[in-house]
Amino acid sequence: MGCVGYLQQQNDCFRSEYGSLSKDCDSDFGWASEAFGCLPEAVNLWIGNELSETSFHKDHYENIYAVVSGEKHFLLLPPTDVHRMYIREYPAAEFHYSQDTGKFSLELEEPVRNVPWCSVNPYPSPELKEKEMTKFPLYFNGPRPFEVTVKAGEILYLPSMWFHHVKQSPDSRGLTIAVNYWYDMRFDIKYAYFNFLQSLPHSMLCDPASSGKLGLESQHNISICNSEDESSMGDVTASASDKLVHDTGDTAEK
Ligand SMILES: O=C(O)CCC(=O)C(=O)O
Repeated sequence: MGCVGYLQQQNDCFRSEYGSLSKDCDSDFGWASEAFGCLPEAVNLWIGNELSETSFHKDHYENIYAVVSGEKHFLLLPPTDVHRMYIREYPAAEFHYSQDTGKFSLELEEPVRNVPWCSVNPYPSPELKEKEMTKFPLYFNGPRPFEVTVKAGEILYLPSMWFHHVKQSPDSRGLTIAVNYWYDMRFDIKYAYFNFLQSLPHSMLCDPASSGKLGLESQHNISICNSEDESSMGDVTASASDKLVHDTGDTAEK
């Protein structure tokens, strides 16, 4: 397997670390700034290859996602499908590169810090498919997500709190390049409705006969999904070997 390269930090890097490039793109989209009533809070650069992938997650931002080169393949599910994502706690970790071995290794953060994240890998390998379908039936047996391919020169408006998984096809140089504009979302009725829905136990949604009973599973869900936990969530990138990496240091506050 080749190297999974992904230059991506959700910390306004296009206007800071890569500020010398920022004149190459518009500083905002007039229509979006007017609609959202503000200027972008972060503008981020994404450069990856054909192996770069971002696991299912959601962000508390309105996202205007512009592809510069290559193609991006999004899977999209609305916030109301939260129970189909099997959000669980995972320990935050980082890849470290060893000059000696020339290899990356995954190291847990010290002290251990858990992050709520979606468990579903929508593209399991053939050997794992049956097992994954058994573990995550609400995802695999339910309605398929929207599939959207965004080509060079196109933009996608990805509404806040929509779950998204992202893969890419590279250009002739083997790269996919994108710039996205994050606008603050309104923490309005949509947010309140989402939190209410998320606090309901799976069993109540799947089996009406069990409504009203708060089992262990439901308590677990409530505790891992409160909004404070989620607001500290950074982006996670899944490597081709399906390991989860939490990018802790460079993540914009959400
Ligand atoms: O392009 C990607 O790989 C992920 C994009 C993403 O997660 C975002 O813009 O919030």
